[in-house]
Amino acid sequence: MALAIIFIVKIVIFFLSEKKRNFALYFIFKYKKMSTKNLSDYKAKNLPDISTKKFGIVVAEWNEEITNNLLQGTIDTLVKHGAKYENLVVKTVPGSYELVLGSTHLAKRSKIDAVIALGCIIQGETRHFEFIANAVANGLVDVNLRHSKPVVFGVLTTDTLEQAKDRSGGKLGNKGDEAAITAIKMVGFTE
Ligand code: RBF
Repeated sequence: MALAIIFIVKIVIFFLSEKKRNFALYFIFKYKKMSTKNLSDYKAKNLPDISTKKFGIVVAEWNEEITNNLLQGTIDTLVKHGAKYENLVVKTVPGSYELVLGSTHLAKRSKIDAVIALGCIIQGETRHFEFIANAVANGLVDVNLRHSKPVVFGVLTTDTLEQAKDRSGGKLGNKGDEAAITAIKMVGFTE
């Protein structure tokens, strides 16, 4: 079916004038690019050896269907690049606001080399979005500096649930993958 449609579109484009053809191709190309660009593409060259490194992961339960996918992406990417399952400590907190305290508890543990905070804050009708997003972003910076340890901001802040789905294993990639790579690179930074 899909092949038949592509075939018909090709024939129609062939019979268009050059100007119209270029116009059509421009839009097809633009749409293809828009719909397939993976926002979580990352450079995985020269990553440090993380086979003995311990990672703490804190996940918010709010918007669970999204944060579970972020967690999956984070774990898959850490393991893909050499982390051991037994060296991953996963903890949940009720909402993104609690990620700061949850991350603090994990960052305090001397055996944990990096912490990854995962959450999803979706814009609603009230101003909670701004307050929570700002509190988490600023709070996590504080934890980074206080414990002199990487604490990665893996929190989606989107206008809609659809945008969050696209970025948590949907058509725009998985921000959990990106959070994992950031943690790996920052662990290597201090060596
Ligand atoms: N937590 C999230 O992780 N994502 C949200 O989108 C979110 N929306 C909230 C909206 C309102 C109005 C409130 C009161 C809380 C929301 N929370 C959300 C929960 C918040 O992070 C925290 O768990 C609670 O405020 C308790 O401290």
